[in-house]
Amino acid sequence: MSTTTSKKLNVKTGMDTESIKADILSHLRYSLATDIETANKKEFYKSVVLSVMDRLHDSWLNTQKEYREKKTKKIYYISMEFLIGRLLDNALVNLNLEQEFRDACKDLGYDYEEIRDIENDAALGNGGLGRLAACFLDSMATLGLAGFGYGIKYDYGIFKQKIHDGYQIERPDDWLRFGTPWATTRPSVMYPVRFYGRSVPYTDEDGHLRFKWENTQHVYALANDIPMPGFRNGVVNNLRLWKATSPKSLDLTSFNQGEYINAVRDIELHENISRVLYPNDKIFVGQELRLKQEYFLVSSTLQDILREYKQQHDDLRDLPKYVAIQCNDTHPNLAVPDLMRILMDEEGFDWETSWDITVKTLSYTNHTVLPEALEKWPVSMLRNLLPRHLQIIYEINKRFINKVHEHFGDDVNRVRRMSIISEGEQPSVQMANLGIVGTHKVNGVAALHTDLIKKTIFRDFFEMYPERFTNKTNGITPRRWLKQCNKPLADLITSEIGDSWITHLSDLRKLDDKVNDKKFMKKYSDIKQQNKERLAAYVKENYGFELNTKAIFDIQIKRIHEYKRQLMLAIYAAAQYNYIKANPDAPVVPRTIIFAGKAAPGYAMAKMFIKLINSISDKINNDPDMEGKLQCFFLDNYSVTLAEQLIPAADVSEQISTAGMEASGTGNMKFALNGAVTIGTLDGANVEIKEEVGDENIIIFGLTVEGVEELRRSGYSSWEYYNADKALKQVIDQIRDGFFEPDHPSLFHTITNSLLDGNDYFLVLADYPAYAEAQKEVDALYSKPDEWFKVALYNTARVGKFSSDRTISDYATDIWGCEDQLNKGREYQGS
Ligand code: GPQ
Repeated sequence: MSTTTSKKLNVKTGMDTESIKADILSHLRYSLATDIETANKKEFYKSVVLSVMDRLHDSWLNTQKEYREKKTKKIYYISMEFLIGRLLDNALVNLNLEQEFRDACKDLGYDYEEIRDIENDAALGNGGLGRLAACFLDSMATLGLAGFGYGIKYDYGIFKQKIHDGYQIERPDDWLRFGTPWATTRPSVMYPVRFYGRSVPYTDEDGHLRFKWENTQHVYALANDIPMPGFRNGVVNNLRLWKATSPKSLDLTSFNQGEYINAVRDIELHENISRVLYPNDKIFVGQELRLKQEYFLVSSTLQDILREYKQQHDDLRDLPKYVAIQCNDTHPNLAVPDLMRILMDEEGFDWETSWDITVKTLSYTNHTVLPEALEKWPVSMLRNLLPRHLQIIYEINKRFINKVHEHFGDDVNRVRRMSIISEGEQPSVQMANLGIVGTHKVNGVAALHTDLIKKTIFRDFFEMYPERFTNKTNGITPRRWLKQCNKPLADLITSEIGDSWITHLSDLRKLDDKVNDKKFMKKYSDIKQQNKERLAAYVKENYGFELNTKAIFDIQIKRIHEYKRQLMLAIYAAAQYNYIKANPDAPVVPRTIIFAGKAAPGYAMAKMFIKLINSISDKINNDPDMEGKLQCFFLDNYSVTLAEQLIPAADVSEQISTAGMEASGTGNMKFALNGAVTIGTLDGANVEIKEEVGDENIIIFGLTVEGVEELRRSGYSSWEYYNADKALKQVIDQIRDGFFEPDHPSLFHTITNSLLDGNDYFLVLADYPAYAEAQKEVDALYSKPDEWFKVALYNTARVGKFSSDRTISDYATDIWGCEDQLNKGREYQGS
């Protein structure tokens, strides 16, 4: 027996402060070889987490055991991104041990908050897509679903953003420098992942033509598991992240000195597969290493799923009965040909049987209509890297095209559009088409988005397979996005209506009645003020900048992208500046505009937006005439943890994408839940938020999807809008003429050129006048605090629909076929 095991058996895992203290001390000594006198904060943090882990392990093991014994249908969520953020608060909230750990830390001489802040975010994602995956894991565990996340353990997550002289600088996110106590490496769970080689035909005993994938090279995928606890229900699911390791340890005797060094370098090359998350959001960059990452994830995950399956079941034809696999976007869609390959080449099934199993087991989520985001892997790259898969894809396509002919007759253009392989100079595999053909359900992420994919990018497919398309409006976990990040509000709500809302978010509707309860409303508005002050203290401490907490906190935080139109808010900020300069005595409603977000390192326009926002901010913040009236600030290195501080402090939530371009948005939901008023376009889930909160409780402006189409059809000219709006023209002229950057007056020409000569593809100028009007509505409403907080409360009270618990229940029912697992006696019934 190893020393660790015998030591662990002595660790007490009680739920009281004293036993927690004992365990922290024990971990300091026996896991970290230090003690309370000499340990530093990092070591103390690690002992705290190890003590939390001790309290998860039994439930973790029991949960898996129960799934095995009951042969529960398993749901596998495969995603290249899991933006899970920090885990300590979440684990303690879910275990209901916050107070005990707080007290334990205190008794041992540490402040819990300080210890919590030691944790690096696990930032294994770019934005909404990765955060959605994280919320889904929380909800699956909370609903008691046997749901497992599968991803990659990148050594480097999304880059750290610094701002130098107003420009974004990227730095590596070395989050694992000191390891993470949350992940358990499992040497017993390791699979070879093969690449290259060739597909070799042969005839089997029954005289059938079959194929073998031979002469491959391989790396190993090693499992690292992170526990995913449900909310106070004893369920602990698993997030399995694969790390690439080299195939075999070096056989030293066979190497001479020179080869030895080269061989060690080879290890590096193999391990590079899981080195770094690609920092692109909604832009397909066809790098081979990324394709390797995608196959690495798919191959190791399918091997793991099938190994587990075979331990419990005999017949792979029952796979869809016991397994559902959800592909988060097209990134894992090589699962289609890989599952086909395993079933045919390794398990000996014929094509038809393999196809039936594959389609019924897999499903795919689409997250955008932007054409530049759709993955198209060059056939030449696949032929080299995954020759057998390419061959299978060709066969899938051949059979599919026959069906298209059967269905639509000889419609060459349609066939060309629907083909999985696009021909042309560089033939490529359209991963979305592969996903639609090779799975039983394709879903969009908001009602409007799903309608749009049916009508636009996937129209032909919808006409052929209408029953495959389904909507699953996104959601967010109320545990992290209210209970944890806004404790004062969560406590107030619980004291009024009880705590059932934590797992039944629609119960917040009970707050509707409180709008006329003066005492309650005072508390509600005081909490917002308190959160603003907390944010101001943070900004003061970290940036030396003093936010005006009397002002409207107007916040836009998300990836920087032209379609999200951070530029429109920046123009508004500059226009306000001009107005105040021209009307020094006019009354204004004070505003503090806050931005945060990362730009993809290769996205020059988005990076220029960051510089512009910083230049405008400098102008505003250094002008004494703006004092008490207007501020503008860009916070660097946006992260889940930063969002947790910003969202509770927001008065206004900026959701201003060009209609039709934001698939859903999920920040919009987090803000509304925390009582911010949305200023937004009729895009993504904003449409459904409006339906829920009511037209009077959201400020909608601008072109609709139809309006956008109509305007483009009828011939949009941005110059007309530029000339028609004086305030807008003034700002664009200032940006163009160097007003915000006198030392480099032409710096922003790329921006102004895209707006004017480039005819403003994202319709910033077309929507600006309506936006400025909408901002006036914001001012007017904010000037009547009673009215304002009523609207805010209606937002908190009415966005229950956007709990990811609801989203997951919908997936469970309509896609995964596991509705029987929902709330099976596991439900949290309140404390
Ligand atoms: N989304 Cl395709 C991403 O965050 N990254 C991507 O590469 C793609 C989509 C977002 C999308 O923009 C948001 O509107 C959604 O709310 C989010 O996915 C989750 O569905």
